[in-house]
Amino acid sequence: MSERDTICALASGAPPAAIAILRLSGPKVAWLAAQHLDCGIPAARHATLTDVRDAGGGLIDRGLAVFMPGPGSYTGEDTLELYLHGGAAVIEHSLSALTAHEGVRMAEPGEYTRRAFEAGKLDLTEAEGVADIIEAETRAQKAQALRQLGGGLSETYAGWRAELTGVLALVEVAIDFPDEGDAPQDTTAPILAKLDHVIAQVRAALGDGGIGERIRDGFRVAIIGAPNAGKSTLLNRLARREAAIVTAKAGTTRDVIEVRRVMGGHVVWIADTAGLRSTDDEIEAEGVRRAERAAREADLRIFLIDAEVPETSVLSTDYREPGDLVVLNKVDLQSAPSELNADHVISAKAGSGVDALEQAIADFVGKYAASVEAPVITRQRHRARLQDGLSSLEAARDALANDVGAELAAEDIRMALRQLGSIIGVVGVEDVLGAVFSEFCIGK
Ligand SMILES: Nc1nc2c(ncn2[C@@H]2O[C@H](COP(=O)(O)OP(=O)(O)OP(=O)(O)O)[C@@H](O)[C@H]2O)c(=O)[nH]1
Ligand SMILES: [Mg+2]
Repeated sequence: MSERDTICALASGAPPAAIAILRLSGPKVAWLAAQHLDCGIPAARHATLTDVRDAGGGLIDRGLAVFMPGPGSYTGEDTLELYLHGGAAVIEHSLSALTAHEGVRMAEPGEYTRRAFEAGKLDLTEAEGVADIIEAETRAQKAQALRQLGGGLSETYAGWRAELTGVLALVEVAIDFPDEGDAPQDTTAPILAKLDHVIAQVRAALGDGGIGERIRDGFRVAIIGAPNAGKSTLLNRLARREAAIVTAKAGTTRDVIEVRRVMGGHVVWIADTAGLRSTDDEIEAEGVRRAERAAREADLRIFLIDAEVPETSVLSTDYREPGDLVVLNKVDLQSAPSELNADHVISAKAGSGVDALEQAIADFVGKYAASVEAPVITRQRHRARLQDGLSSLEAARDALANDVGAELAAEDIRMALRQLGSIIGVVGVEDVLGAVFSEFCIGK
């Protein structure tokens, strides 16, 4: 097998910056240090001040070099970090000097962490935690990523796998040594109890209200109402920019328009939608279908009612849920007090009442996020595999309970072990690795 490439990349932010951190990992690292650093191979894990030179001896820059020999490094390979001046020319000169050598190239996105994963330094959920902490914009996202990076999810999944391995061993014993004398319940009852223990935990994790994914990807709020109610005006006010077109003509908005905000410490996607009405216009009708889909998929709906022409039929739609907000708009135009029992009374145009509405949205997401303390699922990928795992466990349970055959149950449990294993990356994950690591930035 040919030697693996040595990779290098800018690990710090875009130039110009005070400092650029270049990161190298792979078999040629020590050799590269000897070639390019006046100090030679730096003492392990010590910062060494040195001149950095190109192949012709030309000075690239002067900075600090830190050598971290494998296997005790992040990637498990020899790694070198160079702290240079963070200018574009320094970065270009050093990276081109390093990659001029055979077997040295620029790193792909996530390649350092992929190597760390392959060296057994991290499992897949921990690697995802690395990507998430870099992307984290809110403290809640950061806390969740840190927990994941610190092995919080790995422990849970590994714990379930250990329990299931125990159950599988019992089932296999029952297959190998069927005790003719015992009634089947005598042997299956304790196995079922152990299996049920895992099933209950997996079910509880799946029934978490999707909070982990929402903290990571954002909560969804949809503004719903009749045409001309002022939905786009409200969206623009919440977005603090002219994100959607506003006109006096009913039926202006056709597509769902989403804006992203941080509210109450969480990422929130606010969707403006087409006004709900029956129409012969094909495009508008599609807009209405999309509006209704957005309403169903949202975590919170704001039903916006025009105070001048209070059209309240939207309040009796089947997607209205208890926590949803009823908001009366255009109160600046309203002459008589409204009969409607609204949660908020606003003027989207003039801005009155909008602060209180924002606070209500923030309170809603804050309460929602706090309803599960440490969600086990933080991505759709985990949810899908866990759902498969639960189906296999339920099939195993049926097979055991109905005495259909311990062999079938054993096969289902093995399947569940593989499904849970693919979440943390201990089995059959070649296909998911590409997808997971491509989300990373280069240099991580
Ligand atoms: N006076 C007053 N006018 C408003 C208010 N909010 C919106 N409008 C006006 O109402 C009209 C419709 O506003 P939009 O925001 O486009 O309404 P919409 O609900 O998005 O309408 P569609 O996209 O057609 O469904 C525009 O002329 C706005 O300027 C308000 O609070 N007060
Ligand atoms: Mg609109």
